[in-house]
Amino acid sequence: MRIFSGIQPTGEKHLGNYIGAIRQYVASQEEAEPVICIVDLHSITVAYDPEDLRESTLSLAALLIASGLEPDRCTLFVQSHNPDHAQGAWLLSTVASFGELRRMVQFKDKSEQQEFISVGLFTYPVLQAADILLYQTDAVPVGEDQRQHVELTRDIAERFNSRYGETLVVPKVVTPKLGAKILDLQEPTKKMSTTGGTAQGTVQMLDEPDVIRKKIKSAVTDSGREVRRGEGKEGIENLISIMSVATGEEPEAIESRYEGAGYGDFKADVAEAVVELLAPIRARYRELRDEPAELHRLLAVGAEKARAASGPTLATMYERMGFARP
Ligand code: ATP
Ligand code: LTN
Repeated sequence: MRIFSGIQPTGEKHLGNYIGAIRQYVASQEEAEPVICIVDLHSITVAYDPEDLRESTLSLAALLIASGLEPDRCTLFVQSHNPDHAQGAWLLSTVASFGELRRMVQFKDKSEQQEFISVGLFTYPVLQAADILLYQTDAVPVGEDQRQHVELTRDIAERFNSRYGETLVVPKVVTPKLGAKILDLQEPTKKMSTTGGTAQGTVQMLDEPDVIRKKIKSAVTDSGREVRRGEGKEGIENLISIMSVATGEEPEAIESRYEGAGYGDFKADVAEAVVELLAPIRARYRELRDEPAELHRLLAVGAEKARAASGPTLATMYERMGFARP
C-alpha cells in the first residue's frame, strides 16, 4: 500500500491543516511508509516572496517532524529536490484537458484573489497529479477541499492507461471521518484557511497558548445554549469536532458530558484541549529549528529515497509515450 500526500510551504500551518491532513500522515506510518512532499513548486503559482519561501520550506519540515513524522518511517522531502515532478507534470499536461482544469473550484477561488493569474495556477492540478502518480500511489490522505483534485488525478491516470497501456495506479482519496473540513472560528460557514480566512478565526499550530485560548473563547456560535451538533449550529459542531480530535472522545460523549452546561465552560475546555494538543508540537519544533544542518541532512536523504521511487515510473511514461531513449 503506497500512501502519498503533499502540503504547501506557504504561510503558517493551522489547526485545520493538522486535523484534516498532518494527523493522517502521522497515523499512516502505522500501516505503511508514507511519502510526504513539501510542495514548493505549487507555492510559486501565486504572488510570493522568495526569501519567505526558503524559510517556510525548512520551517514546514521542522513542523511535520515535530508533529510526529519520523524520517526513518516515511519519505519526507521537498518537491523541487526531485526534478521528476516537473517532468512528469509536462507529460501529463497533454493528458488533461483545458475544460477539466477550468472546472477546478480551487482555481476559481484562488484566481479571484490574485491580481496576476499565472498559467501555473491554472495547471497546478496537473503538477499535483504528477506528484501522486509518479509514486504509484494507492491512497492520498487530504482534507475535503482536495477531493476534486484527486478525482481529476484519477481521470488523468485512467486516460493515460487507456492511451498508452496500463502504466499508472489509479489512487483513492482518503479523508478523515472527523475533521475533514474544520471551519473558520469567526465565519463558521467557510473552511479555516491559510489564504481566505480571518486572522482571529484561524488557530495557527504555533500560536502561543494565550492566543489559542483567546481565539477559541471568541469563536462565533449561535443564539441557542445546547452543546450539540445540528442545523444552524455549525460553530458549535466545529468546536465539538475539534475537541473530539484533541481528546479522542466521541462527539456523542462530548454532547452528553456538556448537557446543561453553558457555551462559556465548553469553549474554555476546548481551548485547554487544543493548547495541550499543540504544546508538545511547538516545543519540539523549537528544538528542531535550532538544528538547520540536521534538517537539511534529513531532507537530502528524503529526496534520494523519493527519486529512487519516482524514477522508474517516469522512465516507463517516457517509453510508453514514444520518446526515443537509449
Ligand atoms: P488554503 O487554505 O490557502 O487553500 P491550505 O491550507 O488548504 O491553503 P495546504 O497547506 O497545502 O493548503 O493544505 C494542506 C492540507 O490541509 C490539505 O490536505 C488540505 O486538504 C488540508 N486542509 C486545509 N484546510 C483545511 C481545513 N480547514 N480543514 C481540514 N483540512 C484542511
Ligand atoms: N493541492 C494541495 C497540495 C498538494 C497535494 C499534492 C496534496 C500538492 N500536491 C499531492 C495531495 C497530493 C493543497 O493545496 N492542499
